[in-house]
Amino acid sequence: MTSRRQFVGGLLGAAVVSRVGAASLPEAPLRDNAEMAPPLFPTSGPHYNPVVTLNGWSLPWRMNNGWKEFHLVAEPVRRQFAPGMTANLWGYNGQSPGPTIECVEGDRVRIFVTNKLPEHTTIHWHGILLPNGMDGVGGLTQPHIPVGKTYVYEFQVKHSGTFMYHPHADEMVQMAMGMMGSLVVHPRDPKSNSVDRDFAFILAAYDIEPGAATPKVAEMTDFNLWTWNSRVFPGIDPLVVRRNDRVRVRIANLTMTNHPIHIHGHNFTVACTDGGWVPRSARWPETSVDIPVGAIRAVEFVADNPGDWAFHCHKSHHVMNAMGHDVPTMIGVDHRGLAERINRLIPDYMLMGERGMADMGEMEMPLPDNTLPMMSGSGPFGAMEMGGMFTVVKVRDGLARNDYKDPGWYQHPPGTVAYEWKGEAPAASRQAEPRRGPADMRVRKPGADSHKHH
Ligand SMILES: [Cu+2]
Repeated sequence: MTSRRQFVGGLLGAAVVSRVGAASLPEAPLRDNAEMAPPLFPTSGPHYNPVVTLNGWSLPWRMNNGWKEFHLVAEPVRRQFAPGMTANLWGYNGQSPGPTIECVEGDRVRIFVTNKLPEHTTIHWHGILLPNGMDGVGGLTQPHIPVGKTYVYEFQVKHSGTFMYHPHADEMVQMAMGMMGSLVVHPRDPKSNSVDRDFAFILAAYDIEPGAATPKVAEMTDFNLWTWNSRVFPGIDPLVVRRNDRVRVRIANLTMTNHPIHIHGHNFTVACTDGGWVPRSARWPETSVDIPVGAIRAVEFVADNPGDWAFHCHKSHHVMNAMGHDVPTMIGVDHRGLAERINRLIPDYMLMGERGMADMGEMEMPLPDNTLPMMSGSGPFGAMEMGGMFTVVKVRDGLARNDYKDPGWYQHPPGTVAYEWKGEAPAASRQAEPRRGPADMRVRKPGADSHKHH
C-alpha cells in the first residue's frame, strides 16, 4: 500500500487519488462483430481527431476525478477473418484485436484489466514511457493477473504518438491467439501533427489448418493467414478518403516477420514510430515502408489521386490465404488428358497450375468448411487473385468529412483505363543475340605469357 501511495503522490504531486476513487469498476463495453465502428469523438478534455480502426473500434472511457478510466476484459472470442471463416481467438472485450485505446498527451489514465482467460495474463503498454511497476511484464514488474481477477494500471501519458498493448505473460501462446490492441496518444495541441483521416491496424499472423478454427500456437515461421487486425482480404475494410485529405495510417507489427507495406498511386513519408514523431526535416518519400517485428510505423500522404489504389504487403505470399507451401510448380507441364482420366476416379478433381495459378482466383474447387480460398475477391474487371494483407485506398471527390462508407468501385473517366490493342499485331522486337565472335571467345591459357598475345 505504502509504495503504491508513494508512486501516485510522486507522479501527481498534490492530486493524490483516493483508493475509493478506483473502487468502482467502469463498464466494459463489448463488441461481437468485425465491422468498422465510426470514430469516437472525445466528450471531455482537449479536442482531437479520433482514429478509425480497420474492422475495429475505440474503447469508450469515463472520467473519474481527473482520471480517464478504461476497462479491458481479456477473454476467448470468436473473430470472423472474412465472410466464410471464423476463428477461435483470445482477445479483449469481445474481439481480437482488442479495442483501440485513445487518450491525450498529459492524460492520467487508469486501465482496469479483468482476466477471463483460462490462464494468467498481464498487459504491457508498448512504447509508453511510464513508471516501472506499470510496465506489465509478468514476474518482473508485477505479479501475473490470476484467472478471474482484475488489476489496475495507472500512469500519466507523457508523449503523443502511436503505441500498442499486448500481454507479457505466456507471450508465445497469448499473442499467437490474437491478444493485442492499438494505443494512440493524441498531441495536446490539436494542431500539432493533425491529419484529416487517421487509420490504425495491427499486423498479425495465424496458422490455422484448412477446416480448423483454432490457431496452432507453437508455429514459429510457417503461418498461413496474414492479417490486418485479424482480417484477411476480401474481409479488410477499404481506407475511404476524400480527395486532397491528409491521411495517416498507423501500422503495428506483432507477427514474426517484417512486412513491406506498399501504396499505389501516391507516395508517403514515415511520420511517427513507436518511439515518437519523426522530425519533418528527417522524412523522405517512399512508396513501401518496411515494418520490422515488434515495431510501429505511421505513414502520411496527401490523397490527391482519385481512384481505387491497392495497399498491401509486398511479400507476395502475404497476399494469399491458407494454402500448402509444398505445391509443386506445374508451369509448362502438359496435363492434357490427365484430368479426364482422374475424373473417372475422383469426379471433382481439378488440375491446376500448368499455365500459372491465376485460374485459382476464379474457380470454385470444393474447400473444407470454415476455409477461405487461397486467392479471392473480385473487382469491377474480374477476379483480383488476392488474399491476406491487401486492401484498397478509395480516394473520392465530394465525401463528407467523417464519411467512411465504402463508396463502391471507382468510375474511371472515359479513356483512362488500359485497353486492348485491336489493330494489326506489331512485330515484337527482341534484344539481338549477343555477338559471338573471336574477340569475345579469346581466353588466356593458364600459365601462358600474356604479353605474347598483345
Ligand atoms: Cu507481409
